[in-house]
Amino acid sequence: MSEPFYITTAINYPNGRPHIGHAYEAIAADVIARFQRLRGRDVRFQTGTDEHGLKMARKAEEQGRTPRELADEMSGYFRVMDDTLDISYDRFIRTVEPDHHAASQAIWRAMEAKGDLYLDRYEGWYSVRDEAYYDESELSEDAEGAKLSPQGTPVEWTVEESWFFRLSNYQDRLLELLNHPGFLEPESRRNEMIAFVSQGLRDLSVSRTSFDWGVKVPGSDDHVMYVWVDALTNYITGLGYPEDTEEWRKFWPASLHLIGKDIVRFHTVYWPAFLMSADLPVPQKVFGHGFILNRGQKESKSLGNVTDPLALAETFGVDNLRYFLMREVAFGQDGSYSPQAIVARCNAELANSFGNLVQRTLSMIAKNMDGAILDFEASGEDKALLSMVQSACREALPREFEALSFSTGIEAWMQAVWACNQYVDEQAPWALRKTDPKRMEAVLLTLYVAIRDLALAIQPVVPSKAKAVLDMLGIAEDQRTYADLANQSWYGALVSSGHRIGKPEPQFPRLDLPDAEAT
Ligand code: ME8
Repeated sequence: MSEPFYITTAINYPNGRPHIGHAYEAIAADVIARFQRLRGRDVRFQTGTDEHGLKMARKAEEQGRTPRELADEMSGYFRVMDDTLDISYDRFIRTVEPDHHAASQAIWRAMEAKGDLYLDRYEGWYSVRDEAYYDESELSEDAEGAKLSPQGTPVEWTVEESWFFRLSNYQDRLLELLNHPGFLEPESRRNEMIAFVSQGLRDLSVSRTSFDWGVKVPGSDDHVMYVWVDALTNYITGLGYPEDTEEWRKFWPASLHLIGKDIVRFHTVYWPAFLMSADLPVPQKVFGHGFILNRGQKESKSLGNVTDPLALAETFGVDNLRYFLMREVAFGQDGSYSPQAIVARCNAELANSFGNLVQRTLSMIAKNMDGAILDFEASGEDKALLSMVQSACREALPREFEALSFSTGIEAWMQAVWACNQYVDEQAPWALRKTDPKRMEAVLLTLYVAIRDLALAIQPVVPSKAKAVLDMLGIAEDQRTYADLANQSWYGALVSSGHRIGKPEPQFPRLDLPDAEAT
C-alpha cells in the first residue's frame, strides 16, 4: 500500500473573482500533488471556497443580492480557474455544503464537551477584510488617525454577545508544536508565530450575533460561528468527519496545508488549538508561501492593476504560466510578475532551450533515421551526458521538490537541458550524417534517452506539454512515474518492438509580448 499524502490549499473568499495570488497557490499545490503522485504516494488534494462571514454578507448587500447568490456565482469562477489551470483536485469544497455545516457543528460540540467554550461579551477591534480580531496593541494608525490592522486593513469597534474559545489553555502545547522542526515553514514565519504565542494568548471570540450568514452554533440559534472556525474545519469535512470513513483514517492528519503568509496565525495557532480541544491530531506541516506582486506592487482595485489569471493563461498558455510562477519565485518569498518577465523566461528556457532540443532531436531522428529507435553503443561523452541528466532528473529535482524548493529543482533540470544543447552543438549530428552515420545515430539516440528523462521529471510543472513530448517519444502512459526513471528496460522494449517516432509537432512556440505591452 502506498503512503497517503493529503494536501490542501486555503479556501478562497469568493467575494470577487480570482486573482493571481489564488492562481499561484493553486498551481503550487497542484505541482506538489502531481509530484507526490509520480513518487507513488496515494494523494488526496482539496481546494475550494470559503463562503460565510461578514465580508461576504457585506459585499452581497452592496450589490443588492443575497450572500448565497454572490457565493454561487463567484465560487463558479474559482472552479473554472482551477479547471483551466489543470489543477488536479479531488474535491472542490464549498462551505455552504450540508456536510460542511454538519462537520463544523460536530467539532464545535467536541470543543464544548471539553469545556473550552463559554458565553461572554466581546468588546474589541475587528477587521472585516481580514475576518480577524486584533488586540489594541497590534494596531497602528493612518494619517487621519484611523486604526489599522497589522495587514493595513481598517478595523471597527465591535461589541456583542459571543461564545469564547479557551485559547489560553493551549499556549504551552502550541509553543511545543511550533518548536517542532518542520511543522511550520519557512523558518521566518515560525519565529513570528513563536513570538506571538509567547506573548500570551487571549481567549478567542468564536461566534457572532450581529448577522446570520454562517454555520449555526448548535443549541444557540441566534449565534453563527466565527467564519474562521468553519473555514478551517473544511480540511476535515472533506474526509468525512465526524464519520469514521476510510478517507478520514487514511488521510488525517493532513501532510501539508499550503497557505499564504497572511493567514499563518489561523493555521498554526487557532486551528491546532481547535483540533487539540477536539482530541484530533494536528496537521503535519503548514507552509506559508509569499505574495505575488504585479511589477513589484500589490494588485488592488484602486491601483487598477488587477489581472485576471485566466487572461494571462490565455495570452501565454497554461503551462508557460505554471512554469514561470514556479521557476521565477523562490518558494516562500514574495515574487513579482510582468508580461515581459513571463515572455523572457519562457522563451529563454522553454522555447529556445527545452523546446528546441526536443524539436531538433526528434526531427533529425524522424528524417535521418526514419524514426527508428535502435540499439546503439554509447561513447564516453554520451555516457557523461546521460549521467548528468539522470542525476538532475532522478536526484536533484525530486530532492528539491520534496523540500518545496521548486525554483532550485527546476534550475537543476535546466542545467541538464543546457548540457544537452551544448552536446548537440559539439557533436554536430547534422555533419555526422555523411561522415559517420552510426555515430550520428548514437548521438541522436543519446539525446532521445535524455529527453525522456527530462520530460518525465518536469511533468508536475508543465503537465500537458510534458505529456505531449512523452507521447511523441512513444513512452507508454503507465511508464511515466518517477520509479520508471530508474527502470532500465524501457529502451530495450521499444527497440525490440521496432518502435518508430513520427514527425514531431513543436510544443513550445516562442511567445510574443501582447501589443499593449510591447510599446
Ligand atoms: O484568506 N499572492 O482567503 P483569500 C499569493 N478564506 N497568495 C495570495 C495573494 C497574493 N498576492 N493574495 C492572497 C482567505 N493570497 C481565507 C482562507 S483557509 C481555511 C481560509 C493567498 O481569498 C492567501 O494568502 O483572501 C490565501 O492563502 C489564499 O490566497 C486565499 O486568500
